[in-house]
Amino acid sequence: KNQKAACIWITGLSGSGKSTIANLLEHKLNADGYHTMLLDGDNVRHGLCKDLKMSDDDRTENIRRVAEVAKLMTDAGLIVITAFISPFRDDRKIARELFESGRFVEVFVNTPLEVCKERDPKGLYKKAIAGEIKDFTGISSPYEKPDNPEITLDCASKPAKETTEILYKLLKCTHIA
Ligand code: GGZ
Repeated sequence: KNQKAACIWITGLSGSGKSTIANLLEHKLNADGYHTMLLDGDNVRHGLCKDLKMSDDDRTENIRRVAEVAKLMTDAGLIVITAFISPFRDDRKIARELFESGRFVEVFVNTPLEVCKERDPKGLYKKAIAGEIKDFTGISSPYEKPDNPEITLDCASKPAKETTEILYKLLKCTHIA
């Protein structure tokens, strides 16, 4: 398959739909013959970054490591999808700067905090509001929205499958064709 390597950097709040979209996107790409790697908290925070917690500094270091690994993988020709909150603008900028122009695609999953709180699939917001989890994004730790993401997705009013379809088409015609 003639594929252009790229890093598809998905950012958004906890419960915004990042992981769901990342997984659906990877399946679609694979079904179309693209070679991919998905990096998310499940395969990174238990290994490569298991020494890191959720302080500002640890999040910065988490994102730095993820970006460096994503860079190595794109050098090997893969389409890398990352799904991390990555709440800090500067950290996302440092990640972007590792890649050649056009090879880093920032995707903002723009689900409002109120919707994420309402969904609360893992009950984490409830715990954070009760003070049982500290430094929780959106409650007691900031999320800095991207100023200029390549793609913004509306995951609040559309099902994730539809949103992924839109993302896939945009990627295909402008970034990975
Ligand atoms: C935010 C937290 C926290 C705190 C645990 N704040 O929705 P989830 O559960 O499955 O995904 C979230 C994940 C966030 O890890 P990231 O590696 O994406 O964060 S960062 O990019 O900021 O480094 C959430 C869970 O871990 N989680 N504690 N305090 N989310």
